[in-house]
Amino acid sequence: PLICGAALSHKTLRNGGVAVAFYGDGASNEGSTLESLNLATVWKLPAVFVVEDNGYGEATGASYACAGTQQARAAAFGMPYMECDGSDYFAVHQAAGEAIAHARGGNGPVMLHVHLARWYGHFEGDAMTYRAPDEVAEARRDHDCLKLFRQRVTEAALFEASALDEIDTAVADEIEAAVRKAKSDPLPQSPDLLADVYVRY
Ligand SMILES: Cc1ncc(C[n+]2csc(CCOP(=O)(O)OP(=O)(O)O)c2C)c(N)n1
Ligand SMILES: [Mg+2]
Repeated sequence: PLICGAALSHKTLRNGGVAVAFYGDGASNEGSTLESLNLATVWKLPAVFVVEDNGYGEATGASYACAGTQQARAAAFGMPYMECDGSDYFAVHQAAGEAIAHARGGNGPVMLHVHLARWYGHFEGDAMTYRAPDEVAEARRDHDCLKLFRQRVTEAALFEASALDEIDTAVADEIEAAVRKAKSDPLPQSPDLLADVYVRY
């Protein structure tokens, strides 16, 4: 539902903004998601609904829980539908660009259905007994978007492997530095509880 408010704000202010919501295949069954698809079309909002479809809602396979298709849901609310492979950087870039251009052009909302793998359980410590034992290893081997990106751009000679290695190292260093800082910083105090919760106008 939040996307409708954000998109209505962009539309009212005429600031060219587009609101984008990311939600899972499980969340796509929530009543409020369907209400939002309806409202976004009725109000012709600049909104992109991105369904991150990893095939599981918590521990339940989509085939047990999702009736029909995401495409049929978009069609039911008169909304254009697009889909792409979430492990393909270029496919996502292309589809997202088209979806955003559609919404920004005053044509109303669009649904972008992205197919991707789930790398972990739903929560830390999820034993993932609902998955085949080698499913995650296979996904990491064949559908890792970073591996596929590296393969594509080095084959097309757009990047040297060494340049990508440098980025990997810089990112790892940034993460290490952030963890060190988080561990060495003082603990939050009680007045911090309200930070970023209330906004004064
Ligand atoms: C409004 C609301 N309804 C129900 C839940 C309970 N719930 C937690 S996770 C989940 C399923 C989420 O599935 P999905 O969106 O596919 O995310 P994933 O499990 O793939 O991370 C549900 C129904 C919730 N957190 N909030
Ligand atoms: Mg899911």
